[in-house]
Amino acid sequence: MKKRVQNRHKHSQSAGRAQATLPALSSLEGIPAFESLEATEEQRSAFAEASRRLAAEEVADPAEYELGCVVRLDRGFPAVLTERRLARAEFAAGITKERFSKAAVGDWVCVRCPEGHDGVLLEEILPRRSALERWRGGTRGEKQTLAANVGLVLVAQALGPEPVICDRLVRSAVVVRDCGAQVACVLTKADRAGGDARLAEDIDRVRQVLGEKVPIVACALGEKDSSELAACARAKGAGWGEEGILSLVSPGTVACILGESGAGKSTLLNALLGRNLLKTGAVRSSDDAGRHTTVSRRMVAIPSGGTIVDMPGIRSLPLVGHERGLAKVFPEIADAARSCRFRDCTHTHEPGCAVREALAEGAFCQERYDAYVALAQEMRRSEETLDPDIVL
Ligand SMILES: Nc1nc2c(ncn2[C@@H]2O[C@H](COP(=O)(O)OP(=O)(O)OP(=O)(O)O)[C@@H](O)[C@H]2O)c(=O)[nH]1
Ligand SMILES: [Mg+2]
Ligand SMILES: [Zn+2]
Repeated sequence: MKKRVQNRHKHSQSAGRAQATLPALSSLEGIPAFESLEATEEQRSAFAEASRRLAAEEVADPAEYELGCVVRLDRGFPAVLTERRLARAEFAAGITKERFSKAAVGDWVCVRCPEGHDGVLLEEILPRRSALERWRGGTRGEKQTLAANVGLVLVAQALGPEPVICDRLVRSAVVVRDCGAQVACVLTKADRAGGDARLAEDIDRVRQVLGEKVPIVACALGEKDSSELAACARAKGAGWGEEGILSLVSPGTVACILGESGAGKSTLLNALLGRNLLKTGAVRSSDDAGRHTTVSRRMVAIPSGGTIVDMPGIRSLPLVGHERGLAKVFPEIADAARSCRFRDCTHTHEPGCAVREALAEGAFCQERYDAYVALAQEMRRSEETLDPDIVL
């Protein structure tokens, strides 16, 4: 028991030094109300169980333990919102020894709030309803949790003078559906698409590849008069602007926004908020690449009563073992694939390929077929090259 207390003290001191450079608590404005974030039944009972166990182990008053949600993550340091407080959390010594000790934004946690202390101790991460994860570092990589417990992921893709490239959108949709969240597509910078005819083509293209069921919203925040673009988007069955996003993120929904740096994620959230809460940055003029302006993961409450997590831009999104997500994004192709003669059919040249047969019969379009085959092939390759130690 004595050793454990000493450990905790040591850890708190070093964490305290590192935390000195974190944004002040006053900059946590815009965070949602505790009541608008809903833990599941399972998470609530896991909290009840954890607080009982920890109180006994640590010989503490059970009232010191509170159910909290990680509403912000700055360089790995969480800020936790509970019914009673918003506080920076340090990891308790017990949790850092365990493997599952990395909190993600959106995590429901059990924190200890000792009387007379400003900060709280993060004691346990409660089971996740969903986890949006990304493989990084190629074949010897590790998984990074981008956000936990989100119900909806808004995948942001900037439009430009060239026709929209759907690769990012489709692979994002596969990763999102794999983790159990819903996906919606946000086409930002529609004012840069070069007119309404072009915007209409881009929307068509995205819908062809992603299918009818994925909602699409287009936005043009750089344009003063965008009524023609808006009319065009609506005529194509897409949502438009802030209103379109608000209608997707209903009260109680926790969503996050995923996309490359410079896609306009923070700009869009600022527009929803009606003020410049989040820092935004100009893109490089040579190639429109962003400069990784956003460095924190941060929940913001939006006027619909929902919540959106702003996140740093992601460079790559490799597909590794996301078969379930692929089947959810391309259900009719995955169905057809079950009737192929060979179980490991690549649907490119094999005899008895039911996928190519279905394609020829017009069951789905060439664009969807191409996207499916490319991603399935990528997954086969990553499976072969991935270090087996890492998968376990
Ligand atoms: N023309 C135009 N520019 C936009 C639009 N939305 C955002 N931008 C610009 O795009 C640049 C990047 O915007 P950010 O909101 O910082 O992009 P981000 O996706 O948050 O980028 P990271 O934080 O680096 O991941 C800024 O210069 C914005 O002004 C839009 O709808 N139209
Ligand atoms: Mg940003
Ligand atoms: Zn086949």
